[in-house]
Amino acid sequence: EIKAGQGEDLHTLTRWVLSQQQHAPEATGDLTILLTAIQFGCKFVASKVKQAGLINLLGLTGAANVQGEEVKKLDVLANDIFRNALIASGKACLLVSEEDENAMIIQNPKQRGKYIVTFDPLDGSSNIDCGVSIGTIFGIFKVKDDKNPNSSDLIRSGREIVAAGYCMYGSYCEMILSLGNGVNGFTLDPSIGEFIMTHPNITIPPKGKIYSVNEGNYKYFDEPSKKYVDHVKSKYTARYVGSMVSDVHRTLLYGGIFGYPADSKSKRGKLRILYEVFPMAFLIEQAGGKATTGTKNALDIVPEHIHDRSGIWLGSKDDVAELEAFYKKK
Ligand code: AHM
Ligand code: MG
Repeated sequence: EIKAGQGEDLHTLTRWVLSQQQHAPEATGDLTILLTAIQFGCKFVASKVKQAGLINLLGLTGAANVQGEEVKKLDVLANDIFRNALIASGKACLLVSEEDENAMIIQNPKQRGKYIVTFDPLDGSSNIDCGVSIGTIFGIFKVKDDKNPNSSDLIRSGREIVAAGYCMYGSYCEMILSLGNGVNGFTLDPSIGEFIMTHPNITIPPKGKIYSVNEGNYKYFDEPSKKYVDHVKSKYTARYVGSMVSDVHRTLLYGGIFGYPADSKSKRGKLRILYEVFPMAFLIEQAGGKATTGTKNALDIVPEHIHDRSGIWLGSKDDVAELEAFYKKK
């Protein structure tokens, strides 16, 4: 028996975004359209990730498939799909992708909207070839002057994000999204091709039992990070996928702490501010957690260049506060 409100009254992602817009008198529907483009990109990638092992999409840039066509590597393909869908939406003016060296300014005024989208089309690509979960991460800002979008629009802090999310391609495909009033999770139902709300109002536990860091880098860590890791391993269990979306997703649902600190090898950290650190920090804060570089709230960073990196620790608020205390002691 299907109960109304569930089987016959499904809350799709688009329906949910529309309902949020209906409460905002100034809303134009542009964000709904932009998010539809992002959803399309995620569905496309989800389907390709599933087929990847079969049709040799894996790691084969430049190689030919059975039809003799060139096969694109999955991260290159994902980038093309997101870029084209975002341009076609007519709601974006500036795109920043991990895959592209330069920011892309949409020149045609007819195709140009007021949003800036920063994205990592396929994060965790070192995991693609062994079937481990990977993801897409995105952040959305509003342009300052839609007649003149330019790169200076990107030199701003994470406090100015209007929406952010990620999509995880794992044992199931889930989109986690925040428009700045909490965090919700939508699982892709492949039989109907829609993201359905499955995790409303996600809040991260205030304290967890898991720490997640690449301890192979321990020898390069600074003293506070080393001391914190020594401390936390005496009481917590370790989990580290090496795929940010998976490590953050687990942290969001189960609590605990994830970190990729700046160290003596990667002096500014590894993860990129505009499309890895900011969206994840925004989501974690929206879920009641905390995100820090160790000494500074992660959303208060201001990048100088579009691909700038930063150290990051994020997760349950008590766990992140404990980490910060090690930096204050220094
Ligand atoms: P990528 O953008 O080149 O895929 O790198 C980012 C990934 C993150 O998903 C993950 O958190 C981190 O790199 C893992 O790095 P490492 O292998 O050094 O532990
Ligand atoms: Mg990445």
